Amino acid sequence: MTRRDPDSRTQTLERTHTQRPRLFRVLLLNDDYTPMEFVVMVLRRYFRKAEQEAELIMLAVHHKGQGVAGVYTRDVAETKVAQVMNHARRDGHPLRVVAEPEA
Ligand code: TYC
Repeated sequence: MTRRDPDSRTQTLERTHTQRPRLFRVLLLNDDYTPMEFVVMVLRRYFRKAEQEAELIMLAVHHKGQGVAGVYTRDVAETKVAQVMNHARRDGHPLRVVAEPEA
């Protein structure tokens, strides 16, 4: 839409559509020491996965090295990374979790 301010020689172009926020993948990284049950618990508690899906994601990470726990806006992704890392360290596990922008 174009609006003309009668007192000015400038014109403002207004966009009528809304930008979608950039999304971030939260990745779980494999290691040799974090127990499988802990990773499954993390996927259920922090990423709201059902038991079976949590086990599939955990095994995929175990075999392939990394995997996507979930996709979120930046603040949510960073909060989940911090919560999971805190929980893992509190329980003495070396689990690594990172957020990366989508494509
Ligand atoms: N590799 C670990 C084990 O054998 C299990 C594991 C899975 C650890 C996923 C981290 O993100 C991870 N106990």
